[in-house]
Amino acid sequence: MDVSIPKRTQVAIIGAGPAGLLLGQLLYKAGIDNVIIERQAPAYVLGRIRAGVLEQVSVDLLDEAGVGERMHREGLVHEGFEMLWEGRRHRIDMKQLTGGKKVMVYGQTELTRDLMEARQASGLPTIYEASDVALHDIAGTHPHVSFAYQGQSHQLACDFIAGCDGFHGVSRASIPRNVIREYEKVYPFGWLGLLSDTPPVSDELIYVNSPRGFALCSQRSRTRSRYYLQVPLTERIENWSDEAFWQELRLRLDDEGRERLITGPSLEKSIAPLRSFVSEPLRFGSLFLAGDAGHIVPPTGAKGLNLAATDVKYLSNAFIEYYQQGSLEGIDTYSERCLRRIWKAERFSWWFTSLMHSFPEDGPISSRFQEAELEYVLHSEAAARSIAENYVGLPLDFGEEA
Ligand code: RFL
Ligand code: PHB
Repeated sequence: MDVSIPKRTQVAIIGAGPAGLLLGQLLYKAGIDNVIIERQAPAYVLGRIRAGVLEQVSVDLLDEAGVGERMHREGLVHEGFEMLWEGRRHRIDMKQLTGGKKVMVYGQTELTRDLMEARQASGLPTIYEASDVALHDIAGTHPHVSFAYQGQSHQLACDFIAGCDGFHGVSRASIPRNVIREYEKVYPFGWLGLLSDTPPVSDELIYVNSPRGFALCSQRSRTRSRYYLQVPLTERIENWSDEAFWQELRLRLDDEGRERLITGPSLEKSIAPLRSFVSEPLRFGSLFLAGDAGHIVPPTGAKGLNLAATDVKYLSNAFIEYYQQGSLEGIDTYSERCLRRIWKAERFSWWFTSLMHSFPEDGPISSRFQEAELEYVLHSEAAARSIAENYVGLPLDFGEEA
């Protein structure tokens, strides 16, 4: 694809994942010029099978960005999910427990496709397959980005850089070590995921704590399923035939699940490690980190993409306030506001991960603690309400003074 590469823009966005594309679209709608620089090709970005659950806050934001039409047509609204433990299912009735809140099941792949189409329609440049991306002069007010594209070197001057380049990107790595603090927890297991064109085993998601480890029954549509299994970090994807996957999933389900499970060939299979990670602050000079570039949650709480969306909401508002009113307020409070929300989602994701996975290396007392906690959580309405409230997503202004 031929793109003409400008020499200057208002906001340079690094990364064309959901965070970068959504930010680009919100800024475009507000008349703010931006250029997206992405290391991979579009097909590669679309080939990564990841999130599936959107909070209402994210749904609203996609509507605001003008990209929600297909999501409302094809996405599935879920009012509850199930937790399976000791052969019994317990439903978390999100709608009833939260005064009417729900979530939307719509794949990250589809969302990214919608955002890519909107980007193309906007006519703003997206430079895919850019290499050697580097950030310069980010401490001051005249930063620029250098990169290579089709064998040529380029420089893009800008007012601000949005680092939306994920956990392994260049943006966070460009911040001097002495001004950044990183918090990290790596879990001793990963998730083996399988996508298949088979009807989901149940209408709602099922989070399973079984003696053989965690499993999750998720979905993308009424004919496409997404399943996950907790596996040791040493596990290799080559060792998992489709049949082996289905067999292990059956062993972690209840009788009803085993009976209803429809299996078929996998469309995709991959292993993802689990990690909790936060980098503070999310701003250094004219560089702002958003999404996985600044924080990672284990996927158990379905929070990663939703946090990326709320970061982008705060960041786009901050840039809009700056360009339209000359105000630095949003820019100066960006990191603090995001981190307040991020830590609550980090806490919930860590807690829900701890509740639902096996941790044999922690010894017998921790499994007894876990059993006691599950017994409490699954029989207390107060605990169920707390799970529901966090799962649907806390309000954007949660904890802010009135
Ligand atoms: P992404 O999606 O990683 O996109 C970053 C983009 O930046 C590009 N890039 C670079 N570009 C230029 N120069 C460089 N040097 C670059 N380095 C990298 C990359 O190629 C890429 O295109 O980050 P973003 O946009 O912040 O989006 C975050 C989400 O992708 C992530 O949080 C979620 O997928 C997490 N997640 C889930 N989140 C949810 O909200 N709900 C879920 O149900 C959910 N399920 C999941 C998940 C993540 C999973 N994995 C694989 C970790 C399930 C799984 C299994
Ligand atoms: C997914 O469908 O990929 C999915 C759903 C819920 C989660 C994590 C992943 O908590």
